[in-house]
Amino acid sequence: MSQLSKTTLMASDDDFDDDSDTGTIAKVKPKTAKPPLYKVMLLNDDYTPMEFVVHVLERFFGLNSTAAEGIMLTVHTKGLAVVGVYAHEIAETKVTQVMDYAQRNQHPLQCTMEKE
Ligand code: TYC
Repeated sequence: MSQLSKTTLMASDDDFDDDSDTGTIAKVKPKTAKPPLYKVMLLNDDYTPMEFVVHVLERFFGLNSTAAEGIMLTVHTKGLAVVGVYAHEIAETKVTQVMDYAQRNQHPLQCTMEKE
């Protein structure tokens, strides 16, 4: 294993490791990697009532009525909108909750997720 690889594995929180023998300074990747984020999106359709979409946005995404109405209208006019950005498991839970709730209420509303 090269000295640089060992240095990388053994790095502390510092961004730089100073090798005083050689006078070189190697940049070291921080070991606390951020988890990937996922956009959760609502898709437009011709049948789901506007009030139902507003209710979904309030209930599952914690939006107030003004923000929920605005996002609902964005989906209605543009075809889709991002309604939140989450870590993978949370995004999956939101999608499942919305899809189940729409199905239980017999609306064709679609909710999807995609890596940011
Ligand atoms: N287009 C729907 C209607 O006119 C409203 C709607 C908005 C549906 C957003 C889905 O994600 C949606 N009733």
